[in-house]
Amino acid sequence: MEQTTRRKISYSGIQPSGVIHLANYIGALRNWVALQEEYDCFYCIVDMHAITVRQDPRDLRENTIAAYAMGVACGIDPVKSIFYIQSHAPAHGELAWVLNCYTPFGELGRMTQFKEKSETHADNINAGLFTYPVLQAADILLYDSDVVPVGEDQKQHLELSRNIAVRFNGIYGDVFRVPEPFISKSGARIMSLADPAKKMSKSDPNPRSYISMLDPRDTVIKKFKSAVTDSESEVCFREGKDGINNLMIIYGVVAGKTNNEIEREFAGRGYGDFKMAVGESVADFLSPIQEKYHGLMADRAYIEGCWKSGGERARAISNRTMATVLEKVGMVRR
Ligand code: AQP
Repeated sequence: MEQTTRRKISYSGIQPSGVIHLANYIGALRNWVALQEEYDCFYCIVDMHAITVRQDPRDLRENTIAAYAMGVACGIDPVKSIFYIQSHAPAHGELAWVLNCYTPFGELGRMTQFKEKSETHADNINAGLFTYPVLQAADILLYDSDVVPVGEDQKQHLELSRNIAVRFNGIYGDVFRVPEPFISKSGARIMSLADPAKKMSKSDPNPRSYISMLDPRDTVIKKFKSAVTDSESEVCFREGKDGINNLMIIYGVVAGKTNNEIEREFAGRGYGDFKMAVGESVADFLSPIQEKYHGLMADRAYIEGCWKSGGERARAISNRTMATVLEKVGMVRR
């Protein structure tokens, strides 16, 4: 009976490791928002993931609050969805420990994010960085999630979460639902504006490489004007034109246009006009989100009420799953 009436569950998280950027929005947040129509949604600011890389405590706290407000400004409904801060639901850490004991070392060693972050943070290759995907599996599995809307870069971690769930279920029966990734066909991998061979990333030391959701209009336009493209002049989506392809994907999302429409619009007009149009469209798109964000940041009592209530709801559900898991593995009931 419960099976037929149950609404499917969408789960995802974002790190407060810096300012949220346009690629986080295009690759993840806009899908989080859209899925609220059909799914019961759990969305989370994953502060415990963020400390796998050294964070200044004051910045981390501010970035966590800013990321939460940005989520609401982008359209996450904190009443309809359970939107919370990861460290407010301690079962995440608890389940991660249990799942660590069911995750082979070799599987974690194959994770490309670990390899990449070990290179960029060579002075701090800690055990948390290595077991990051296990904490991510715990996040997802605690809430009986069906789908996990993420960018392409998280596909490998999702596969690992599925393996962990299947392995655990194989030993203890059907404890966890095995989640599916939800990766949109377009915009799942937005590239750096300074180097279209690299993904746009909030920890990139070059601020010209990404568009922060809070960049002022002039900065947005300037960054697109200086975006690295190629030495041709034709605006068309084609293999080998990584910079232009990236700008076309971004423009397509913010202006709601197909590649064919974009190609027709800029036929014979060159890259200068195109970059200007992308910059202006992105600035127009960001403007109402920024206004909403600043309003939320000025109303601290409201935003704090939202994350506290989200935390309570997340704790109630995750503690129930955790109790089942502890029972299954043989812990004495508290
Ligand atoms: N370049 C991207 N294109 C599309 N989607 C992206 N995402 C991240 N970068 C891109 C998606 O955004 C969601 C939240 O990401 P995150 O902050 O939790 O982790 P991340 O992938 O580590 O993001 P960054 O910006 O690259 O952060 P840093 O620099 O701290 O490592 C995820 O769904 C992700 O797929």
